[in-house]
Amino acid sequence: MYVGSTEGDTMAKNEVLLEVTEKHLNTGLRGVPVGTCRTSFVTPSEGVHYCGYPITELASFEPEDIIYLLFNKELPTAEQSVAIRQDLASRAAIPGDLESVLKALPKFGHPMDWLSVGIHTLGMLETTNDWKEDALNLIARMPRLMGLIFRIREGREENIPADDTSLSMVERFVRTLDLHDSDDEKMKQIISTYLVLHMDHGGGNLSTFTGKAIASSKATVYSSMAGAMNALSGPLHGRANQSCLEFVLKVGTSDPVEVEAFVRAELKANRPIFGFGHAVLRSEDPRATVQFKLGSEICPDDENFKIVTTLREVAPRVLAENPKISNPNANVDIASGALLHHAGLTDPTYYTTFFGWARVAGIGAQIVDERSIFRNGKGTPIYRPKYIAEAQTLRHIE
Ligand code: AMX
Repeated sequence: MYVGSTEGDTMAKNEVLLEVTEKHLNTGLRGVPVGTCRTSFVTPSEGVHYCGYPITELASFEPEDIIYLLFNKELPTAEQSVAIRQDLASRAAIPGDLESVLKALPKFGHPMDWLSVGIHTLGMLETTNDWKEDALNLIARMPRLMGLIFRIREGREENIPADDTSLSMVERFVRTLDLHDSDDEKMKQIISTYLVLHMDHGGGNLSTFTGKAIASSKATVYSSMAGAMNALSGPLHGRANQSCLEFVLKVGTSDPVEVEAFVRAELKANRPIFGFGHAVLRSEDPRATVQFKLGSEICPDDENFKIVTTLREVAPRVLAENPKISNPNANVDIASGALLHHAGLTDPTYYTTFFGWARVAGIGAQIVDERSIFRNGKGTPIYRPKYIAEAQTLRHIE
């Protein structure tokens, strides 16, 4: 099976379609403009920008500050930064028994399915029906939900530390997770950077689009976000980051000659080189560059990090031999798995949940914009694109 991923907001070759003709039907809405986005956009050279800032300028901010940016469209001042932390802390306590629901789930279920059920459960425990309130409440409750998913799914259900809402979002996750043999400081740094880099990616990637489409029926933020997470769970979308580390583990060597032979053999077998290529970007994804820099600072000798570093040197040269490949360079997923693995999160099946956790912020902010800002506050109408009946469906109609 071919497993790729694309987060492109525009057509593969970055065209914006101005006239829809028959040949554009059944192409997954590629390039068809459907709306505007106030939180982010993607350019071929600088990648994603949040509210006008290229991602490289934001990478070292705390996740809470970027949440403020996505909701308020400006970076917080020092006072506003303190205030958003306090606001999120005041919303963080989970208003009911989430743990019993998670304990009833099948342990063999995929963590993304647990995440979706967890978000739905949070909505059943409390929904205010105010778009922004619900989006911020959900964001504030995600670290605890994430920690509980790990603890309960892995059978570590006893002695789960109580939540401490005075801590930062990442600290709350690390506290709930409570991995005894990990370096918590490194883990916090890796997860903070991961969250900031993955919070938003334009308006038309499948999970964001799905979340906004569901919300357009005035379903709740929680139902919309659970649907968005289901979209993200697919191997062609968010699950590519799981596949990337699985690929790196399969490479198994950082020797450049052996890595090159491996890459060529994979291509010959018609299998993708994970962590390379992009629908929109035409250079190395700056989010990959940020993660390579972080890795070279905190874990240069980690075996998996050495493999991805060699892949970064070797694969673009080999992929560039195929003129069909628009971008042979590293994408966002190349190094994130190696970093999470180094932090002690060694099971790649969980990686898409971090992607989902991050995206709750961007999708939440975009839902709030579509529901309460657009059309002078009336919100966009319920989504209803046009489908054209095929000839055989019309055969009984005169
Ligand atoms: N390995 C092998 N073949 C690749 C390739 C790669 N890394 N990148 C592109 N190609 C192939 C495509 O499959 C396509 O082949 P086809 O004409 O036979 O269908 C051809 O090159 C042209 O593709 P493209 O226009 O350069 O890219 P795209 O928009 O069709 O696909 C993507 C983009 C990400 C799906 C693709 O580069 C890919 O499959 N990469 C490997 C998987 C991966 O790393 N996924 C994570 C992406 C990050 C993200 O978006 N979240």
